[in-house]
Amino acid sequence: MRMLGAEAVIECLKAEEVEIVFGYPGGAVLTLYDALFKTNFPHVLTRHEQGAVHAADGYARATGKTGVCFATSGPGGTNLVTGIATAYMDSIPLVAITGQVGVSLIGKDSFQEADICGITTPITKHNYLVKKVQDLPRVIKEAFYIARTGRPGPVVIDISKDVFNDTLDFEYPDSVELRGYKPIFSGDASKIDLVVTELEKAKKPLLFIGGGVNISGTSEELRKFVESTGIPVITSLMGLGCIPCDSAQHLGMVGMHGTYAANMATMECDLLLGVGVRFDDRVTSLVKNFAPKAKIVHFDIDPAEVNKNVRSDFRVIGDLRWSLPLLAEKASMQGLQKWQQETGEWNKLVQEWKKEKPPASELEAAGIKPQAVIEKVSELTKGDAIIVTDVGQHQMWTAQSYTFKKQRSFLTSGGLGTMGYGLPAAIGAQITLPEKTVVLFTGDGSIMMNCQELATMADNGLPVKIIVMNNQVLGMVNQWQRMFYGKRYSHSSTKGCTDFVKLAEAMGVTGLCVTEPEKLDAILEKALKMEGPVLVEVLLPATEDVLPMVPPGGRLDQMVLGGVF
Ligand SMILES: Cc1ncc(C[n+]2csc(CCOP(=O)(O)OP(=O)(O)O)c2C)c(N)n1
Repeated sequence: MRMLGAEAVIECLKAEEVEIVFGYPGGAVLTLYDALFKTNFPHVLTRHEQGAVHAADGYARATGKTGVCFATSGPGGTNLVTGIATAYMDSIPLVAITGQVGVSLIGKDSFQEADICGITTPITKHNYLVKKVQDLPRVIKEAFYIARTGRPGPVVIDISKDVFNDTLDFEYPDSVELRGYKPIFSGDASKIDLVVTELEKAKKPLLFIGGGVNISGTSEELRKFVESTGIPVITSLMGLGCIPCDSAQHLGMVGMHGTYAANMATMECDLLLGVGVRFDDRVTSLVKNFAPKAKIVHFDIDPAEVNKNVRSDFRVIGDLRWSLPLLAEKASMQGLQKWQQETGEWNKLVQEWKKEKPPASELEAAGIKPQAVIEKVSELTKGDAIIVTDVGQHQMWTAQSYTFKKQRSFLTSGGLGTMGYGLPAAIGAQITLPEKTVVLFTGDGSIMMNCQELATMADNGLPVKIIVMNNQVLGMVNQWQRMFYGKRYSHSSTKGCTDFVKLAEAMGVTGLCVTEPEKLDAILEKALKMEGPVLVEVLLPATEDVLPMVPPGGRLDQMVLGGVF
């Protein structure tokens, strides 16, 4: 059928079963927006392009599907950059479609021109500049294929304004033929036999799970393996939720703000199975001291991850959807139940470490404890909510104190650490999962970075519950200044003049405030029961630290558990 390029884009999205697009219009995409209007294609107008890309990312993390966003040329495209980099660092499938100036104007510093392909090359899995309308169907087909296969990631399609206005005989390709891109699904099964042999020999094995498990949706396969072997488990920030936090084998998050048990187990284990992890420096601290007594096994879909940060002794390259069921099967065939007895001593030891009482800050002031806020929400939602965070102390307290029970239930910017991610990501999750409780924990610094999206939330009637942990400081920065910069609090106070309740109300969101510990539980309960979007501002002392903490460059067993620094 003959149609406009802009109409063809919409047809391609339908063919890819895209449910919704997040975006913001402008000159270069006016014809595209006109096509959206005519087809009534679902679209959410955010208040900033950064909001659109984070919303598409939140949608992708919560559903496992590919998120899609639109932006215009120039500033529209550059406003996507942080969100694209956020998705890239956490391997999130995303297709960003941007408008570009007319073909004859490209490269001439035209009005609203920016070289989006050039700018996004290091932060995308792939990107395209489309100058011919006939290329559109193939390019879009390829872009979705690349975004969601293999190790997922963001793909940018920059489309010249002329292309939207030109016409073509539309036909969507059935398949993709890409030379040089052959995503791996299944790998070498004999490698798994080697891993099982190592497991049989190990006396102190430890399973380390990461974001790859969440992305591939393989928590069920992993759970079977954990149950049949009784192996203790640690997770990265991105791996939270894949194994219920309250299960006996779960020792908690490892790394800079990891639990005592997880960090000690890493130092002592003799075999570490890393599954869908990338050994980030927030996990390993100094690499030479990471898991010093262990042989390391690395399960990953991306061969480029192998030996990037940590040297592994064995590798299983392939999709976890292939390798984990095979591992579980082979392990149970080898009768690893028997091996459970041999590792009994080890399991007893890790359970002792688990009892180590939660650390306390000596600077702890009277007032509401941040951990109490999160624990109450955890209790009220029974681990069944989608939890979203921004970046800072509140993010780490959430990771430590919420009892996650399900995969894809924790949306947070792990790799890039993007303040401002939370509010739009919560929008993306809630819009696709209207029956779910979506709770955003954010800080007084972070919420300000994309607070305009409160309006998007209200306009779309999204019942997200936002909890602003207001300590009136850029808490994580403040903590580092307290610990490592002689308490010289350089520009880390937000001064506390912003009235978050009024800010919420101004944008159509109900605002509540808690200042006294005795009222905390009742107000949280009320907020969670209320219909529509609610923002609860919780006033917290500024001096509460995130503990334990492994000082930068320290060993995992040198974590600071409490006290004054
Ligand atoms: C876009 C961006 N800018 C700066 C930082 C550096 N940074 C990390 S945590 C933090 C403070 C966060 O403060 P707030 O949102 O109030 O949360 P809190 O730590 O108090 O819980 C800053 C500035 C960042 N992560 N992202």
